[in-house]
Amino acid sequence: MFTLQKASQIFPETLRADVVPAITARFLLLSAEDQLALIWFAYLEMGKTITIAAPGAARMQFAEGVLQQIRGMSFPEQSQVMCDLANRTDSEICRTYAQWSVNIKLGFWYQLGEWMAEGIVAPIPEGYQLSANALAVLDSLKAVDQGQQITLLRNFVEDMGFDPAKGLGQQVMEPVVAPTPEEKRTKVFIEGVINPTVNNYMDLLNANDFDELIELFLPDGALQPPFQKPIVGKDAILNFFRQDCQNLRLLPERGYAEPTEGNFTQIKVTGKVQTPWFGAGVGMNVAWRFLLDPDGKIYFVAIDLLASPAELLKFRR
Ligand code: 45D
Repeated sequence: MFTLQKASQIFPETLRADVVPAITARFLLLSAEDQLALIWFAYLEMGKTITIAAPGAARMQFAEGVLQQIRGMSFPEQSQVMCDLANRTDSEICRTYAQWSVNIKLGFWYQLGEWMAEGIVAPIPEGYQLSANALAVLDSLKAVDQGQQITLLRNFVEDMGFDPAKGLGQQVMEPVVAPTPEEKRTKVFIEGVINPTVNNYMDLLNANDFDELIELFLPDGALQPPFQKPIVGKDAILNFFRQDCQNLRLLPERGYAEPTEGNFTQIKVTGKVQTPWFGAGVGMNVAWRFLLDPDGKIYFVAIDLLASPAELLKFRR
């Protein structure tokens, strides 16, 4: 029978973008000053080709207090706060930051970035020289595709701050949006796969209909986001959908299904995913690896960020 461990190994030919955890590990070894400057340079570089969507008002209401506090500080104090965040110092702002969902963290930095550009918040010092290691990390970051670059930036931001509960505490998140009304929903077409569970998964996630979506899973089902451990059980998965998956756009392209042990079915689908932060500007190449039980319920699904576009076409061993 399948265990989670075994399920996570279906379609072993799928090549993930392992450069992402590799570059993240090198980034984390840099000094706080180097980390902040590197993100700034990467951000300026990326801003030449893609634009970030301004975060909605709802997203920012939770960060507003801290943002105003920082706005009122002197330049040295502002620089200190940013270094504290990168250093994971135990301070009040760092503790507050750690409780925010990743979208609120991104919105916070987006605002600081705007204020840095406007001269309201301390900029990275003119002529700041990155260390040799930091330069090498920046070069590696510039060499990967845009989907991998934005994943790296998101990782950097997610890890900052000070979290005494190590992720187990209560998270502050944006309000949950209403699901898209029936008449406005769209349906995906996946070449090579006709499976109601997989199609419903894509369509319900695209419609932000998390309450229906979760019913596709077995009670002990699991979902494994890119570069993370599986999230196990319907409550935890539903919580993740509400917190991290609003307004995503899933654009599956093609797939391949085959029966496997115990009348289970394994299905691999590849395609693109867009985040509301960049809209159609950035399409991340991903694979979904589904394992369905004999009743078509999801026992396991992994979402992988692919190493290269060539992976979009790879299905058979
Ligand atoms: O430090 O099927 C400054 C799941 C300098 C769900 C800055 C999924 C200083 C199931 C520039 C100010 C979710 C798993 C910082 C599918 C400084 C499912 C600011 C996949 C930090 C398909 C930097 C979804 C800034 C996926 C503002 C793959 C950086 C979603 C902003 C992926 C960076 C979403 C932003 C990603 C990054 C979003 C906005 C990778 C956003 C990334």
